[in-house]
Parts: sequence; structure tokens; C-alpha cells
Amino acid sequence: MNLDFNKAEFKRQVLENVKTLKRKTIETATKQQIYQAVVFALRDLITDRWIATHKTYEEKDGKVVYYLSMEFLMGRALGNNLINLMAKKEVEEALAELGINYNDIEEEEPDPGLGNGGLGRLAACFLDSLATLEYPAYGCGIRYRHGIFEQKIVDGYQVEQPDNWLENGNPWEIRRSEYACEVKFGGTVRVEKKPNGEDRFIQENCQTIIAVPYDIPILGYNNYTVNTLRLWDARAIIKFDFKKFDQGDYQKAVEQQYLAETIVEVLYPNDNHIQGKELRLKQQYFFISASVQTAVKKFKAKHKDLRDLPKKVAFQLNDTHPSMAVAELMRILLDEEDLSWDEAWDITTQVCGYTNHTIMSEALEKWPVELFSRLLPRIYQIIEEINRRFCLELMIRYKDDHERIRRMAIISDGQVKMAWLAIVGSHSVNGVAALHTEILKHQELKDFYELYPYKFNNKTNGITQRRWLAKANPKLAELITQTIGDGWLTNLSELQKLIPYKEDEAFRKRFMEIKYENKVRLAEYIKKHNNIDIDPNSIYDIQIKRLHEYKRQLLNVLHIMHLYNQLKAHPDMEFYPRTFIFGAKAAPGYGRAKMIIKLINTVADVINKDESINGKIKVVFIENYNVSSAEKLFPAADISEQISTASKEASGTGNMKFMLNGAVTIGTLDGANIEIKEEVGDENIFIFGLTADQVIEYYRNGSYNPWDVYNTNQDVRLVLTQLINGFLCPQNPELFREIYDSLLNGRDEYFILKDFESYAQAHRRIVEAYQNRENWTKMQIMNTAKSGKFSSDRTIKEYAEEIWHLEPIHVSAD
Ligand code: T68
Repeated sequence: MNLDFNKAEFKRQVLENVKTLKRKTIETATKQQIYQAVVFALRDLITDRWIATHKTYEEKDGKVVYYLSMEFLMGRALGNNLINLMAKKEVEEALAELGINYNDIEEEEPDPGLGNGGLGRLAACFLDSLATLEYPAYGCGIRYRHGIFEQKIVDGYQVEQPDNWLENGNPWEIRRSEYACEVKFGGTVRVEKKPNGEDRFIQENCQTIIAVPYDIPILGYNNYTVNTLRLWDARAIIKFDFKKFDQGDYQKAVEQQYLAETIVEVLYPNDNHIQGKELRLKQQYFFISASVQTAVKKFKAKHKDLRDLPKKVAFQLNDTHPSMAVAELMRILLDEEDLSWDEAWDITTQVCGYTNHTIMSEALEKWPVELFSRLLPRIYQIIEEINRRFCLELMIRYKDDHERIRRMAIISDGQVKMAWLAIVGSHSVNGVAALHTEILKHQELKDFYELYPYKFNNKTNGITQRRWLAKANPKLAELITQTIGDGWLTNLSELQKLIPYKEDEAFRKRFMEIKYENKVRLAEYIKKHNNIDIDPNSIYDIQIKRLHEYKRQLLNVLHIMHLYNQLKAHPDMEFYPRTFIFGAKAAPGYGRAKMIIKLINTVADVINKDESINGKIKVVFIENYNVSSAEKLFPAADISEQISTASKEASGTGNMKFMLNGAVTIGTLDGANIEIKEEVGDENIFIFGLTADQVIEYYRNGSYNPWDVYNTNQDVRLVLTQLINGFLCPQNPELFREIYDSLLNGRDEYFILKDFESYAQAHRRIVEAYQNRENWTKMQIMNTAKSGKFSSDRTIKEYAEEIWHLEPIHVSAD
């Protein structure tokens, strides 16, 4: 219950807004118009707190963290903000009194998809935790006009359509043109002398683009904190010389504006993969320059001595995408603030921290020197100097180990290595799960770990329980609150108090009922969207994440084919009904990933249409998997598929969302699965497959041969043959030849065949366990009860205390 919320006043404002904003009455307004009127009515309440928060931050003058990220995968804001405002019930009632169904209104909000997957969603969970824990924080990113594409499935294939999330405007944002700043590209660099005798570098003949911030409020849960997500839009400077003004100038001016604005046109749709496009480099510098300039300006408004910057400001780099912040901060300190190199470097490294999210080599950012130096000549110069000094240090330390120095150089082979820049320019380098950090230290970043052991640390990822339990699974949230109180909302470890209740029959019964009700809700969604009937009494086995070979959706679908084969061969076998659900977007340029989507849909078609198996297996592909559909999927899952090739998934966060909602994991010993297993105990998780050490050893010695599996395993051989013999697609038997070849002749880079038998066995153990319904419910309860570690509140506290040295600042009601 929110004491500031006045229902009568809220209703009055909604009616007023429909009239003044849309010239409508509540009876004639569209649902979209009512949605906007509702948001504006809430903004009033939110803005008071937003102002109070910033006033308090100003007065207390504490340290602030800037979370710099190319991606913020926020999902819809309305429901989440109502939960954090503790006003959901009242708003639902108020709308009902106006004859409006709240759920219909919630569905009107476009799902802001300004991110690809885990990395972007992690940033969103972090913002929620930062505000809830009352840490002064800004998220800084890009206001893409088009977020992640909308996925349509046409004849089983993925078809991409532009996401138009700003079509009706965004009622949550405020444009703050008064804080616009200039970002400079290209041109040349001129040298002159500074008062201290050092060189000063001046950028000339640049193309200047205006960065205009849009602010979005980030509400803490049950407190008065409202932090800011600041997303930058790009505008051209258009200077009309009215004397000379003619048709040609006008045309040129408009063209210039168009070019400037393409910078923020679209999010690059690759997850764990970098394409190296010029526009992407522009995007990076654009938002970094604007964000760093703003942070320094804000600091200078209150403080004189820039050497105090690390006491007041922390930058966290969400992967290497924002690593230009290192060079941009150096540029400002050197060129605009006249600091010496050593002073500037000391400040910069104290301010910056870098988070690594992947060891996939195709995700390592490297930019051609030619492109970099042409687009950002001054920034390139600074990086050259950072590199020169760094290599000198290396030469002193490693003498004539030239090979090592070449490996570690920030600029080498005609490329700028952004990860090396981020490591050298930061005081902290962290991985996102224990195993991942160990692999960084001892494999991928071994050289740097040996040089800077003190920089390396682990921060296991987390998720916000406000969105992923309170909002997504209101019934389970209510049961938990009735049973152990509502402390879990801000202290997820309290879920442990549920453990004794697994022996309580009434609790178990209600827990099971809720899972069933969530499964019914999902069945309705699937009926509506896929026109497939699924049975809520079947086992819901769900794999939802980006499509990538290392995540091994292919292993899952080959195993489904195998189950189908068994059922066809032995129609009378005992077979517990199963529903396999997938949701995944493939990068538009990732051909093999798109073929795997086609394969899943083809297998789904064959199996779902086969009446002879009495619906014992159903396969569903959820179109356009996003945050909104995720909120319906996690609560309905029995089984969570976390089956990446060990060592490849840095952490995973979907695994945590399933666990929180009481699903049982089938997974490899990869990423955070290991920590999930530690929390929940071996008896409440199904582990299979090679370990990371084994995988790494196979890569090293090259001794894995997929043909050995093919030749010795009948089941695998049959499934593989079905890929190319017309079984799936009689009109085009060659359709899946490419996938077949990747497994056998391409040497099965991700050990799908190697892990197949162990995976099939784990599934057999699961089906057996599932049929002991009481015990299964206990396992589910244990998964929820032990998920406390995986709250992003825990993660953020660790970042704040160990990396940022940040203190909470309490915002009070008046
Ligand atoms: C993910 N990375 C990791 N990258 O794969 C996942 N990459 O294990 C981890 O849990 C998550 O980060 C959070 O730490 C990504 O999501 C990208 O999306 C990405 C985007 C652009 C370029 C490269």
C-alpha cells in the first residue's frame, strides 16, 4: 500500500489526461491513449520523487556510479513501476472503477528492446537493484530508434522486421535539450604548447554532432529513490547562412541532419559476436563522449580539483563496447583540463572498472587502425600513447619476451584491441560467474592476470526478484508473502525460510496448483499465438535464450527427434507427456543459427501433426521471444534447459529466473549453473556432459572425433540420418545438410554428439523424478528457496562495496 497514492486524484488525472493530451473521453479513447494517460498520471507522483532524489544527491554530494552500456533491455515499465511504487492494486482498482481492465492497458506498452540478450538485461536488473538499494547511479546508453528486430516465423523461417517502439512516443521519457552536448568526429589534430610546457592537442575541421539526452526514471522498490537512465539521441547542427541560403544549402543541411541521425538508428542485433562496422564505432564514441563529458561537467559544478574525481565518480564498462571511456576521459583531462599525463592516467584508472561477459573469440572487439584513426584521430593518438607507455612497462618487466609483449600490446597487427584497453585503463576487471572468472584468469586473460593479479575479481550475476517473481509470477509471490512475509522482496535470502514448508502438505499443494495455473496461462498464450494445443499436465521443458551454436539448441532438438523415434518404434512404451518450448532470436547474419530455427519448426511440424503419438510430445517455438513473453514463460516451466558447451556460457541469467520460479535445471557444469548446483544441492538439479576442463583439453589436443559417436551410437546415427534423408522435409531432403556437416565433417565444435548420451540419460532421470509428484514439488520448492544468492541486489552490493566504493544515500519522503 502506497501512502502517497491517492486513488480519487489518480482517476481524476487519467480523465484529465485523456482530454488534454488526446482530446478524447474515457469512453472514446483507444487503449493506447488510455495507457498514455495512465503513465502521465503516474509521472506526477514519480517526478516529485525524482526531483527529491536529485536534490538529496546534490546536498549529500556522495559518490555516483555511471553504468555505461550499449544495451539496456528494460522490458515494459508500467507493471514494474507500479510494483516498485507499491501501487499496483490501487491502480488496478481505480481503472476498474473507470471501466478499464488493467491487463489490457499493460499490453499496450511497447516492449523496449534496446538490447540483445543477457548483457542488456543484466544492465536493466542492475538499475532496478541500484535504485532499490539507494545507490546514486546513472545508466548511460543510446536511444536507438529501433531496438532488437521483431521476429516473425514464416514457413518455419525467421523473418526480421524493424522494431518501432517509439511509434506512439514514449511517455516515460523526458527530453532534456538543456543538457545537450557536442561530439566530434574526424578532422585533424593540431599541436600547441600548454602553460606547463607539455603539448596541447586541438581537434579541427571535425564533424560535430549534437547528443541530446532523454531521461527515463528508474524507481526503487518501496523507497523514494528515483534514479535516471539517460539515453542519448543524435542531432545534426544545422547552421543556415540566410544570405547565401539557396536550394543547394538547404538540401545539404537536410542531408547532414539525416546522416547525423543514422548514428542512433538501430541496435546491432548480434549477441556474442562483433561485426566491426564503422557505424558501430561511431555509436560507441557518440554515447561515451556525451556521457563522460556530462559526468565531468557535473563534478566540476561542485568541485575544483579533478584529482578528486575518483572520490565522486565511478564508471563501470559493460563489456568492451564502452571502453573508449578510458581514452575519452584522458582526452578531457589532458586537452580540456590541462592535467599532466600521469595525473590524468591515475584518475582514469581509478574511475574505470571493466566487466567481461564472454570468452567467445568472435565477440572480442578489435578495430582496424585505419578506421579508428580516421574516425577518431585524437582518441587514437591517446590510445597510441597509452599503448606506448604500457609496452615500455612490459619491456622493463618481461625484457626480451617479445612474443608476450606483442600478445599484450593494445595496438598490434593493424588493430586496436578494446579488451586490452579496458584492462589496462581500469582498476578492476571482473568476470560474471566463478568459473568464468577462473577461465579469464588462467586462460583467456592469463597474461594480464600475471601482470595485474590485484585487478581481477568475480561478481556472479544476478536478477531482480521484483520483475522476475513479484511481477512475472504474482500468485507465487503472494503465496510466499503469506508464508514467510514480504522481506524477500528486498532480501532474497529470506526465501530459505520456505525450506521447512516443503514438508507442509497444504503449502506443497498450493505451490503445485500455482505452477499448474501458470502452465494453463502459458497454454492459452500458445493457443492464441501458435494455434497449438498443449497439455498443462505434460512436462513443460523450456529453452529460451538467444540462438547460438554454443548454447546448443541443436542438442535439444536432436534429442526431441530421438524421443519421437523411440515412441514411434515402441508405441506402447511408457511415456510421460512432454511439451518442449523454445524461444530464440538468431542474429540476422548468422545463417546456421537461422537454419537451426527452421529445424526446430520443421521437427515441431512433423511431431505435432502425427496423431499416432496421441500428443505425447509437443514442440512449440515462441515467436519474437522478448522480456514480455519471458515473463509468461519462466513461471510456467517445469524444466530449465541450460545446456551450453561447458566453458562457453560466461554466466547465464535465464537459469536464475527459472530457479527462482521453481523450475528444475537440466544443465552442464557451465557458468552460473555450477553455483546453482552448489546452492540447491546435487539432488535438486540434473547435471550432465563434459566439464569445462575436459572441453578445454579436447580443444588443446584435438582428439575428439564426432564420427566415433556416430559409429557407436545407433540413436545418434538415426537422428543424424533423418536430417538428410527426407524424413523431415521430403520435398527438400538436403535442407539440413549444412547442419549435418557441421556435426560430422565440421568436427562438432560444440560437442553436441559427445554430450548426447549423457544428456539423454539426464532426461530419463528427470522423467522418473517428475512422476513422484510430491518429491518433485519438494525439488521445485528447494529451487525457489535456495535462489537467494542470485538476486541482483547481492551482485550490486558487491560491485558497490568492492569496486565502486559507493555509499547508499537515503531519500526521505519530504
Ligand atoms: C552474455 N553476453 C553472456 N552479449 O553470454 C551470458 N555481445 O553468459 C551472461 O550471463 C550475460 O552476458 C550477462 O553477463 C551477452 O549477452 C551480448 O549480448 C553482446 C552484445 C553485443 C556484442 C557482443
